[in-house]
Amino acid sequence: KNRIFSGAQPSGSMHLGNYLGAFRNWAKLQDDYECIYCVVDLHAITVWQDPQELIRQTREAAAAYIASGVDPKRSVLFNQSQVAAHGELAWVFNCVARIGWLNRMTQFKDKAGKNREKASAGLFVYPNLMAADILAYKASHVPVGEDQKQHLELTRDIAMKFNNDYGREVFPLVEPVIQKEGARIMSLRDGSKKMSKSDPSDASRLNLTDDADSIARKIRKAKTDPHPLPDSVADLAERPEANNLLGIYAALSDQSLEKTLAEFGGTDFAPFKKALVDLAVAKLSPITQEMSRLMNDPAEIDAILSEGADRAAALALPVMEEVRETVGFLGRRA
Ligand code: AQP
Repeated sequence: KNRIFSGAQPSGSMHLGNYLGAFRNWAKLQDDYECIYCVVDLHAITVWQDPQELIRQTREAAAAYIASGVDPKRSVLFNQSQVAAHGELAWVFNCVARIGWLNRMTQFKDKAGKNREKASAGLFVYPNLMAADILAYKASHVPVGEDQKQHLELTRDIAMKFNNDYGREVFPLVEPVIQKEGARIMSLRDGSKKMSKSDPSDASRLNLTDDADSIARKIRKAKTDPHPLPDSVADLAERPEANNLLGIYAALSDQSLEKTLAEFGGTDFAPFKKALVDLAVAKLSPITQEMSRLMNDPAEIDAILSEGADRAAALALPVMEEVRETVGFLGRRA
């Protein structure tokens, strides 16, 4: 079986975008791949995280994966900081990747903003850690959203340069698993921004921990435009908010945008939003409930993550031995 690696940062509340764009797919991929799913806490601290919150959010992320259908028995599920190979291989890759490559990463520019000089060095070398996450397991496939494509390209460049520099085919060239269109969920307050954990406005996203009342309130208040819903997909091009809400409906109901428009085209936003509230509550409440059950007993999640970390470390062990030998790191005698 081909091997998948993927992860999400425990840097805030997990939201509908994470679910529709990632977790739900991860669950499906378990049928066809050997899957490694990681809560990437090392990545999270590239921007400041309160230590107690980081622990809570790490558990919450793991709970979100499980509640979305990731099975910790079939898949390897753990948090990144428990497996030393990630940090170790990232250092080697810091010495393989070129500064010029990293300078071209658009996500760094977006996240660092104007104050580049004040961003952490970790945020700059983040793509090298991501390459290490994937290659420590010699994963062959990575499910990526549009925003991560550039980083995956960098992972391939790093693998290629490493193999080339050392004259050995140590690392595979990972392939993206392209997700279906419409997986990009936008902010409820601004149809041009993606729904994001780090958006200061809680009303901009549906958190997977939101109760039915909050979901209803946020959808009712979601930004719209003054026109009725259009009849055709082409007419959605200039209407980002309508496009987003219809896209969410389509994704949650597992039907096409065309079919959704056939149902709601020509109607006002109000009745559509009512239907969307009902659908969102019906689909998300089992996830919210399962997450809350899991969060009530952190010992269970912690045990799952530790056991997953043991399995992950065992998978990374031979790869790291090969890396050390290839690079010329003198080892302890057995
Ligand atoms: N809005 C989104 N629509 C579709 N997919 C999304 N993902 C995130 N937001 C959306 C997918 O979720 C996975 C985990 O993401 P991440 O935690 O690594 O970080 P991110 O992509 O940077 O997510 P956020 O919420 O926007 O976090 P912040 O605000 O911290 O940057 C990924 O597969 C991602 O594509």
